[in-house]
Amino acid sequence: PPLRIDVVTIFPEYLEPLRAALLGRAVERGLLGIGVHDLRDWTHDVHRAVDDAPYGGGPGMVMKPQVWGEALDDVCGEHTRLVVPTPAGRPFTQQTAREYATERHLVFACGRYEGIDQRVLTDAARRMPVDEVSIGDFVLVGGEVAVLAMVEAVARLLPGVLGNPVSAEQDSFSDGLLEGPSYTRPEVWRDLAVPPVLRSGNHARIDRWRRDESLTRTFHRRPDLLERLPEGSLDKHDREV
Ligand code: 6GU
Repeated sequence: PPLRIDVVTIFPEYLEPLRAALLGRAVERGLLGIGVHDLRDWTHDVHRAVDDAPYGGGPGMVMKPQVWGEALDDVCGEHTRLVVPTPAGRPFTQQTAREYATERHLVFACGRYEGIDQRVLTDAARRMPVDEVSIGDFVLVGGEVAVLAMVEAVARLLPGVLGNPVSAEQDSFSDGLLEGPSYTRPEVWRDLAVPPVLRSGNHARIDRWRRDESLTRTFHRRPDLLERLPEGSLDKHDREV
């Protein structure tokens, strides 16, 4: 397949949704390869220990470098980009998803506890690109749920994964604005009517209305996005909305 994804985790059952629905179908159709690996397969001791107390003290446990080192030696290859989910990472965005969709091999290394001994990442970076990434400003217990989100964001950009190829990049963020509201039948539901412009058949007016809805929604919910639009992305009418 054009893209292979491997995930190393102490909770492989958390990644089972990767075999379901849209992603499962993409795997069956050969558009994507997915492997999930139990980190404890690389332990040597009877307790299958993957963590230890942090140097310098403090709460929590740190994942041991020897186990991770051997796991990544086996799972990573010539063409690997290593991705480490952590709330201390750089933000994962739609731009990151687009970049990952052009890679040949992604390996996600899921840390639990207080994270992975930093030397594991320093060592891996001697051989491959390594990204520490966060999916938002909140704290999860481990990287597994973040991997589910990132893999879905990447997979839907791969050729053939979505039914309708125009829809993938015509969403929120493709033009830097939030998508506005959508409606389907019936025309009136619980005394709420569909905005009449959408039933007008005037496609110039419909496009203009959708653009205005995107702009006002973005202004109220995500003013930070408007600040970061590329120069020249708003026309005269947009600026009046
Ligand atoms: Cl990528 N991992 C964890 N553990 N927590 C997070 C996160 C990632 N992104 C936001 N919170």
